[in-house]
Amino acid sequence: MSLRKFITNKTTAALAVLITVFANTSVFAQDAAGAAAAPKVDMGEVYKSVIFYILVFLAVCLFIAIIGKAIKVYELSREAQGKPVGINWNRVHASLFALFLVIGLYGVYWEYTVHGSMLLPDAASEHGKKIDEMFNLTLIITTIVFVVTHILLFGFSYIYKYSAKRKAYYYPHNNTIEKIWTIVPALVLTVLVLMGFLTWRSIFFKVEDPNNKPLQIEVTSEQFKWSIRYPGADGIVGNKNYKLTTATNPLGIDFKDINSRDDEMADEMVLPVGKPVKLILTSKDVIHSFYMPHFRVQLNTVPGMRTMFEFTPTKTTAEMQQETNDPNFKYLFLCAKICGSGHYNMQKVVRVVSEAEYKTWIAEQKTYLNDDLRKQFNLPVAPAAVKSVADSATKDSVAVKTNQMALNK
Ligand SMILES: [Cu+2]
Repeated sequence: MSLRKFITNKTTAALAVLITVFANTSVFAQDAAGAAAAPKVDMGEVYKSVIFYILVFLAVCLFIAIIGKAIKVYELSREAQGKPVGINWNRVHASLFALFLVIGLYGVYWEYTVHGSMLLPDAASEHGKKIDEMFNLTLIITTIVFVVTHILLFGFSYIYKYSAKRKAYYYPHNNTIEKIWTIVPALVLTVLVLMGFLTWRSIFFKVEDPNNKPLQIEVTSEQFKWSIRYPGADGIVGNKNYKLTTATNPLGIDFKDINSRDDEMADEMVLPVGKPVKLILTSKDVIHSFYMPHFRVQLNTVPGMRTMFEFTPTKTTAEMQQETNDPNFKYLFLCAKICGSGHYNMQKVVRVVSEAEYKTWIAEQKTYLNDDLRKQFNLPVAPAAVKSVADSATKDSVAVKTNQMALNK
């Protein structure tokens, strides 16, 4: 039995399988049509379209198989008549390579022009511009390399296709080329990695400027919500200890630490524009990821650990609404780590406002410390209005009191 006969048998068998599958699915479809009167089982749009595309795929396979068979018959008949074989497959393949290059590169151009604008929106923080610059630089370098290597790859396949007149040149090794394609990428990657490292350091290991101290805000993640703690008049968020967690003290704040006593809770994150913010991140249960896309910051929140970074918002929410032409625009922070079933819901609004607006808002926030917690921590229960709404005088008295406590300690 010759090889050709074996191949023909195999092809016939494959065709038979395809036809059987196709026929069966058609019968199945007819059955379904016949049973229309019976209670209908809704397969759902997605499922229906999956079956549709499988059928289309099989039909295309069948079509290609038939064309292939027809060409084979044509070639065999020419061979039997003693004529030269008709189709030069080397040329066909080489032309398909060239076509693939042109269509593929057009596809790249189309992606950049049509979907390019769907990348991240304009950065709204100081270091965000640096991150975007690095992103763009990497994109430019990799695009150039991508285009050049693909032109060489497919271009060579086309130009050096088989030719009976030409003998292949044996060229196994060249040290100069080896050196070039090792050293050049190594240098480029070193520069990119160093730039990334230095930018990273400037965000996460920033030395505080004593004349422009950052606003401290603590964010605690848990399945599935965020809690925000502002530091109060002293500007310092106090200690926490998970052992102190109770129903009345869900964050486990240690109120023995005087820095904790004026800490305030907030339902949204409000930030004054142009002022550095230091975010302190903690987690109550699993690892979550704190992500602010517009400010180009993202860091894991880890149980048992404080992670932190500093950034400066540069555009207020109102400015961003104008810029994006979207009156409903809102900054968000969200969880960027699949942390469980309610993960999708872990997001909160961030409002960037003027310094004056921020002062008005912060004065309206309640302190965590209430009478219940005072009893729990054996602290003297304060007079009724320790902190009334928007009362700056009271705020000062709290600050004075805090200082006195610090002195007494
Ligand atoms: Cu989460």
